[in-house]
Amino acid sequence: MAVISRGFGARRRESTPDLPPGQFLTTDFPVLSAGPTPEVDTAEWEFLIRTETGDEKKWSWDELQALPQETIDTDIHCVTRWSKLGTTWRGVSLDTLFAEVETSYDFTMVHSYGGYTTNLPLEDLLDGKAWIATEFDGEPLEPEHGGPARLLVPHLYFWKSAKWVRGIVMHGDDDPGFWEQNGYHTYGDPWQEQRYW
Ligand SMILES: Nc1nc2c(c(=O)[nH]1)N[C@H]1C(S)=C(S)[C@@H](COP(=O)(O)O)O[C@H]1N2
Ligand SMILES: [Mo]
Repeated sequence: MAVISRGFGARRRESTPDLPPGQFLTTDFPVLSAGPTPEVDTAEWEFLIRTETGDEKKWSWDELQALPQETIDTDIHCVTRWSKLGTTWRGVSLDTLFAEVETSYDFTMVHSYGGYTTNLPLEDLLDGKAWIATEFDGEPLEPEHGGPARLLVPHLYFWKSAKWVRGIVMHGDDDPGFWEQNGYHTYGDPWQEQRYW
């Protein structure tokens, strides 16, 4: 029943156990944006979390910088099949931000400057699984990679890591975001190859 491929990809996977199925290694850093790169000035930058009561917790750039910063060493996996192993980021854990938030909703919609959205279960943003990243490889995050700040959720396909992140709105249901409305899987686990619906 099983068709065993002895092709390049199969051998690659055997020698690189960190590579999810169907992915290829890249050493450069491709840029994938659905639109133009928005100009976001840190003087006006603001990040907010809004709950079902309408309550909004807001952080300015300086307030974000004053929070505990973590270094994140992680692999990233794009649904277009490139993976990058051992990337280094710096940012604030979503656990730190959600410590100030009270909600009984289980889902989130992440919103970006420029209008991009993506949906995630709240539990995928907590327990050390997600950050607001402001540095890549020891340097301020480049605008084309989401600077000044992007979401980093490396255990899911990289479209979930919203660039130019602006806020998170709590949802009662798992409503689809931008790519999820356009054919991408609602969850996006690279190890299960949850690419498209
Ligand atoms: N705001 C925003 N975030 C986004 C995207 C986008 O188009 N807009 N593209 C997503 C996709 S599909 C991927 S693979 C990664 C790419 O990040 P990179 O350009 O830093 O490699 O960003 C994700 N976050
Ligand atoms: Mo992507």
